[in-house]
Amino acid sequence: MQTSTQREAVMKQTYVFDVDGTLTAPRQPIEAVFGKFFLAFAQHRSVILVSGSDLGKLQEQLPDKILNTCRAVFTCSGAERWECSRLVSRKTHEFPAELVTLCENFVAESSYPGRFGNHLEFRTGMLNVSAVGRNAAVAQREEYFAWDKASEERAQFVAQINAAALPYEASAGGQISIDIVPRGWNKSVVFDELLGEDPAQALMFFGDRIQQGGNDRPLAEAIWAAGAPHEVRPVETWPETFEQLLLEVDTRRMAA
Ligand code: M1P
Repeated sequence: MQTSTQREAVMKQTYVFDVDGTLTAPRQPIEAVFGKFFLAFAQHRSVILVSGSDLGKLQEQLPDKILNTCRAVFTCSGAERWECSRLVSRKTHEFPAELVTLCENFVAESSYPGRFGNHLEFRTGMLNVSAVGRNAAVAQREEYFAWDKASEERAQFVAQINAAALPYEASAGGQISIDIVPRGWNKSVVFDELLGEDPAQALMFFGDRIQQGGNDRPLAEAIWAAGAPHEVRPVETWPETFEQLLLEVDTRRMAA
């Protein structure tokens, strides 16, 4: 009979990454040196991306070379799956007027002084809401982010949606917005989908929003519940991911 260590050794390693805050600064292109490293990393390993963003936004941040080298790219928190820029699956949802009104009221009643436009963005299977607006420039994002940390505006709205008698769940995905999805349509769907296709793989997930209320949390919880050989690697910034991957490459090289 195989020991658990032997079993883990025959498991294929799959690396799963969130994008904003994990591989790039929020909504920014990947840094050049890290981008070069990451492309080589993905060319020799099984790499999956999972983001709350849609493909258009990811294409602004990651070169097609990287996106097309990944085994799969899950966008809109897993509602869409892309392989080599080809849409493989998509699940859509119509958000009810009651929820849309709640979000419009949140934007209208926010005490944050700045409004820059594009406050409600409907994506595949996801509604993204931002009081400051998605058209905010980088400096305006940073200002809102700092203000939100102190006021906890987003955390309160997330809690309100999650407590409401509505079949929806909310999370604070990035710096300025809130993602709302039908209950269960969160990043954890990626765990079920990947393991359903091939149970003989060990997932290592890197995410920067693993804390309660963050949009990486549901996937992290699915991995924790399944236990070893799957693993969660919380990071705070992309340089930390870079550091961990350099170590990972070294450790595996020495073990080979
Ligand atoms: O991928 C993380 C998040 O990135 C953006 O967040 P924000 O604009 O708030 O920084 C959004 O695309 C969000 O939906 C996504 O979860």
